[in-house]
Formats: sequence, C-alpha cells, structure tokens
Amino acid sequence: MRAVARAQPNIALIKYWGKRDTEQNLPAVGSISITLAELFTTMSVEFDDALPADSLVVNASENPAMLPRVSRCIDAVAGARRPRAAIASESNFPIAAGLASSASAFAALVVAADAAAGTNYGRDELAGLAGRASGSAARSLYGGFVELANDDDGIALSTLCPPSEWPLSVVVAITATGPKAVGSTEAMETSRKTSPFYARWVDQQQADLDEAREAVNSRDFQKLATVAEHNCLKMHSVMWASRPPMVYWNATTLECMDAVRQMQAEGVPVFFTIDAGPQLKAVCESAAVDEVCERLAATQGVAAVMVTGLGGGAGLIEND
Ligand code: 2P0
Repeated sequence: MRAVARAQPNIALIKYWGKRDTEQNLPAVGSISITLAELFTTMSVEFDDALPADSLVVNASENPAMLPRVSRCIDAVAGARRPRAAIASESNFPIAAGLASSASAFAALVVAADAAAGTNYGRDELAGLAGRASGSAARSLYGGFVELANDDDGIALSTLCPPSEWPLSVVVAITATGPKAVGSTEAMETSRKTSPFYARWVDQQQADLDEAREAVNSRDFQKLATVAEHNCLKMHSVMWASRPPMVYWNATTLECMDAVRQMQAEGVPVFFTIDAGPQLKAVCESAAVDEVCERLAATQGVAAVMVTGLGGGAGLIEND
C-alpha cells in the first residue's frame, strides 16, 4: 500500500498556454517538450485505512494549500472510496518558480498512486490522469522529446526522439527565487478571456508544432532554435497583452536573453526559452554547455545556474 516514484520536470519548446476545457483540464493547443535528467521530484504515497484524512508534506513542510488538488488526483487514479493517504514529496530544485515543479510532482504522483493502489494503468492512461491535474505533467510520463497532441477524447502523447539520440543540454539561469505572483492556471484563463492575441496564438500553434517536429526528426538545431524562441515570445506576448497584463520576466531575464543572443552571434549553438516564471532556460548542444554555463553564470543578476541533460519518463523506485 506504499509506493515511491520519481519524475523529472519537462521544459516546453512549443508551449501549452490556454485550456479548451477547464473542467477536464484539457489544453487548447498541443505542445512539444524535453524531459530533463538531473532535476527531479520524488513522491511517496502510502494508503492507510487508519488515517483520519489525507496529508501532504512538500520538502519536509506540511502543505495544506496543495492538498485538495493532490487528493483529487489520487481519487482519479484510485477512486474516491480509496483509503486515506499520506503523501510526501521532495524536489531537488526550487518549486513554484517557473521550473515546472507541478509537472514532475503530478507525473510522480500518478505513478506512485497507481502502484500503491495496484490499479496498474498503462502509461498513456497515467499521462491522461496526470494531465487532468496539471496539463504539463502528462509530458513528464515520457522521456526525451515528447509531443502532446489534442485528439477528440483528450490528449495523445508520443516520444519524438529518445534522449540518447539527440542529447542536448539545458542550462537554467535562476534570476529570482520564491513563488511567482500568478499561478499558470489562473494566468492561462486570464489570457483566454482577455488577450486580443489569444485566438491567433491558438490558430498558429499547429504550424509551430509541425515545424518543431520536423526539426527534431531531422536533428536540425537551428530550425528548432528559431521556432522555439518564436513560440516562447508569442506566448509571452499573449500574456503581456492580457488584462491585467502578466509579465513574468525581470531585468535579469532580459540580461540572460541578451547573453544568449551574443553567443548566437558568435556561432554558439544555443537558444532560450522562458516559462511562467523569471528563469531563463538555455538549450544547447552538449559541446557548448561549459561556455553557456559560464556566460550565464557571469550575467549580471543571475543567482545560480543549474545544468542538466535530457532524461527518461516518470518511473517507480519503490513499491512495498
Ligand atoms: C508549458 N506552462 O507548456 C507551459 C509554458 C508554463 C508556460 O504548462 O493549469 O502547471 O496545471 O494545467 O501545466 C504550466 O502550466 O498548468 C505550463 P495547469 P501547468 O510547459
């Protein structure tokens, strides 16, 4: 009745932003991501009939705020008549700062809950369950380059390229720590309801997905760089034009963008992407990782850099 799973966050290169169904948490657009290797969340779920209620500990502190969402996700896996659960998670990177901690957390949660309850879902079903809790979490069930496509019933996941076949690196420049002002779920709804650019964003997404998929299939770094930066800046433009506007960047985020632009001008194979937070993620060919790390670490205002390769999907590490 106890299981522990581990999942890595993923970084979207073609972004999920906006929902077509808030009830079932279905995305308005498809997305393409890379699953990371060295950053991870470890999640333990223990069912126990003797417990009076579910409990959640995140990085050694009780977290009642997140508990209802976590409990609903476990209900979706194990049924509402399941025993109460003690849930504990640990992440080795800052949570709630635009580093996709909800992706690794809910991906690990569905794997652990499934094993602890003995429900034995397949990976696609687990991805669907994770996606209902947090859209980006569905992608962390898979490794390497992952595409999430919309279909009639919900979502469909596929691996475009395993990590070993195109082993890019990611350097995360931490430009601020601490939780962000507006969570993505709320920010996406504000964009959908108020941004004049939202409809165009949704309309254009298929073309970006097609271009990025072709770039991945042909291992064309420049092509991927161009479409990924374009897609990222379009997503942020949707947010900037919302009411109220949502600007997740700080001055250091812009300094880091400038550092990436300078490296590109010098021929370094690197591009940036930025999610719903102030951190900049620089994706580069592995041979360039030391250079990219050094240059971002030396950029004014950068608190720290983290380096990671690409990794596999969520998996079980203990099952008692
Ligand atoms: C992504 N983000 O594709 C995009 C890019 C942030 C910016 O998915 O409401 O936490 O839980 O489904 O998955 C963050 O949103 O949102 C996200 P919910 P989620 O990675």
